[in-house]
Amino acid sequence: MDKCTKIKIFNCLLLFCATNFFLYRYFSRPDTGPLISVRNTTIKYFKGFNFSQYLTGIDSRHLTQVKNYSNLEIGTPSPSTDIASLQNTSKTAPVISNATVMLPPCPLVPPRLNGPLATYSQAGTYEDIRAENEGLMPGGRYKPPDCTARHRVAIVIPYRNREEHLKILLRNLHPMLARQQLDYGIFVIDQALPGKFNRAMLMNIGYTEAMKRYDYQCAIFHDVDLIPENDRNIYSCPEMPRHLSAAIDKFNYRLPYDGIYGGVSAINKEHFQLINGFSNMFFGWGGEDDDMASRIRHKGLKITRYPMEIARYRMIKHSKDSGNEQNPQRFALLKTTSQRIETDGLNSLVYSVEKVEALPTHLRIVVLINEKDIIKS
Ligand code: BGN
Repeated sequence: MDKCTKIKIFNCLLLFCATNFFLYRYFSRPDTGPLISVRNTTIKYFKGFNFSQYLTGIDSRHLTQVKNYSNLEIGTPSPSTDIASLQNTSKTAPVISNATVMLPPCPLVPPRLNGPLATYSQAGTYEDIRAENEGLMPGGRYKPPDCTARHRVAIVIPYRNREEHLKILLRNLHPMLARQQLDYGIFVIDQALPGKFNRAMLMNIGYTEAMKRYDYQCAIFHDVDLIPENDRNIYSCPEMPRHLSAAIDKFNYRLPYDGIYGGVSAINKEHFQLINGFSNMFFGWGGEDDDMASRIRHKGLKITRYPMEIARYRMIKHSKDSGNEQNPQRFALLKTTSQRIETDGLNSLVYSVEKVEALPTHLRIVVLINEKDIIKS
């Protein structure tokens, strides 16, 4: 073997050892867990102060977890600080703003689902429901405590004068949505008297008001009298519009007709904007969901459904509501859907907000709508 070959072999061995050394260092590093990062922040603190409550948008359960991790990244002024050292220095009052906690993403399949559910048929007060649901925040907001939700969902309930049903629905929904590990808020859009009920317009209003408040990725429109019976019916943001209430006991758990889109449905923000939301022109009962299904098809989108064994609901029995009589105009309106899409919907909404109430289980928004304003616009 000549000298040149020996040098080459030696170099190869050296490279091999160096690579192994770095690979070993990389794979044997301790798991630092989720990071907490605080951006654009001035941090002052005093000894023993629990600053978790000053991190906006986070509840203290997150910090209890974060405390266990040694690699805590804080933005300006300290680039990398251990939480223990934060709690043991200085004596100034806390000023923390604009903070976000980055927890690991939630699992793709939520691990605590039960499948078929025994549903509640009664409910106490809103406060009772809140007490049953750990982590539920005022105004009906929830985020998983230990992971970053994959879906930010606004649940919109068009509503008038059905408080018993609303309580039963909320009592059933909250624990299911928490098990589904969603970052969600419940918006109850309460149509003030007088006037005929306009379900579709209330859903447009709910969507608009929800998006003003948080960066939701999609909306789920939910009738107040439909109780989900299986928690694998995941209320996530769908790639294509999803009709969730496919199998309802009232219809013997079958679709009454193929194109039905009423009850409970989910749609992502981009698609809802694309179809200009629901029509505002359906006052009284019927047809608004069929109009929506036509809008979806007209824009080349597809309605999807979960399997019938999963998409199951129980309908709370009730008598017909006054102010929601069948709409005789619905047949004529359904003939003009494609001509109305661009002008009748999100871009022609006219309403006034009479009251906003953050109740323990939901955000109640009382709205006044005027049929004459809509027909004019
Ligand atoms: C349909 C209604 C829907 C309703 C379902 C289920 C109409 C339009 C008639 C052409 N459609 O008949 O709005 O969701 O029943 O109740 O009335």
